[in-house]
Amino acid sequence: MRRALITGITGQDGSYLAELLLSQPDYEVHGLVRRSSSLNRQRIDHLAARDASTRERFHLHYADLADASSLSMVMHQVRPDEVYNLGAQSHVRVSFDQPEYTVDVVALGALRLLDATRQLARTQPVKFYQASSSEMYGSAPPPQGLDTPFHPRSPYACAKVYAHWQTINYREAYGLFACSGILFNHESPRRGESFVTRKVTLGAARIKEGLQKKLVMGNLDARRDWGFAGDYVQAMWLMLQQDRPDDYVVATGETHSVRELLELAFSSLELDYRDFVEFDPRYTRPSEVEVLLGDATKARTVLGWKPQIDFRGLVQMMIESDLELARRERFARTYSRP
Ligand code: NAP
Ligand code: G4F
Repeated sequence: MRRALITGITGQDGSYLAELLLSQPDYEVHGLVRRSSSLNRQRIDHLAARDASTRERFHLHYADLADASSLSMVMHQVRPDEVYNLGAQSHVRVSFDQPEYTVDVVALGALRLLDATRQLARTQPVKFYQASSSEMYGSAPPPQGLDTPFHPRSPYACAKVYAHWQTINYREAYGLFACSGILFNHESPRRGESFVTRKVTLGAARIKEGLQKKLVMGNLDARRDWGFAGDYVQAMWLMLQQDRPDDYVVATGETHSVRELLELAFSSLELDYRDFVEFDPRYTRPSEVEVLLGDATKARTVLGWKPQIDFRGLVQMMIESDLELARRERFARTYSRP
């Protein structure tokens, strides 16, 4: 059995990665979860409820990236062969409101986990994956690739740059098998509801079903290189299966504006977004990342990775899923009335 430890397993990527690893019979998956006053395991509940063989290979442990001793304890108990650091306060806008907390979890959290991994590496081979972000490029002109200098534009992005360089330094200083995957935006029906793609697809679906009247948005001119999260976790796994640790950019190589996203999502429901969308500066950022467009040549040539789902397919998948959710919500509302 190969043992994988995933931080951020309750998040979008953690859930797809856990699914990918558990689909291979020789993986045991250990996820790190935080204590919360109400359970937030909707994205992984289906894994715990699967057949007995999957259940036996799926384990959760309480720990927190802000708590080094909890990380060491889990590392010691699990003794993983692969560590995937996906845990983060991952919302860029929120990082302006909570900069210190974001930096603690994203930057120092990565350092704490790297160091716990280094301790383990003294006694057994262990590989480390760091979830780096295209936000690190910030205002660097597109296309952004491995040779593009970083120019981070938020507390979150600054923290990710720190974690990226610590990952490289642990590789160079201690010979740790540590990889940094610089992933451009990736989305899915499991995307958190406050990120722009999900906000749009859920908002459009709820408007279609008569559950909401308008959608209040920020900067519609920002452009992102959006891919499907299910494709992107494949790239994470592939990085740790190589003979040598290295860094990679993972992206589709296409960029679209938030406005294009709105047009596509609303028109697929036969709606015109201009009838429903309003602007509120609350949803803008003190410093914005205007254009992201990734160059994933190395991931394609070395890892043999390529995205299976394009922008149009992604939006369609998310719209279908959110329409189903909105219909259920409308049905529940209709039949729960006295
Ligand atoms: P997400 O859905 O926001 O999930 C974040 C995960 O981190 C959740 O499981 C969350 O747990 C956990 N977490 C938050 N604070 C923590 C803490 N103090 N200790 C331990 N765990 C903590 O994010 P995602 O979209 O899956 O992204 C995964 C990783 O990739 C993140 O590091 C993100 O920054 C990075 N990334 C994402 C993208 C993207 O487009 N999705 C692109 C590049 C990089 P709770 O459920 O308890 O909150
Ligand atoms: O969906 P977003 O919040 O994603 P953002 O800021 O690009 O960050 C995501 O991708 C990063 C990779 O590049 C990850 F590292 C990070 O963890 C996260 O997953 O916003 C996308 C764009 C921004 O330019 C934002 O200003 O959409 C614009 N936008 C316009 N109106 C909005 C809204 N964003 C949000 N969240 N909400 C709006 O109403």
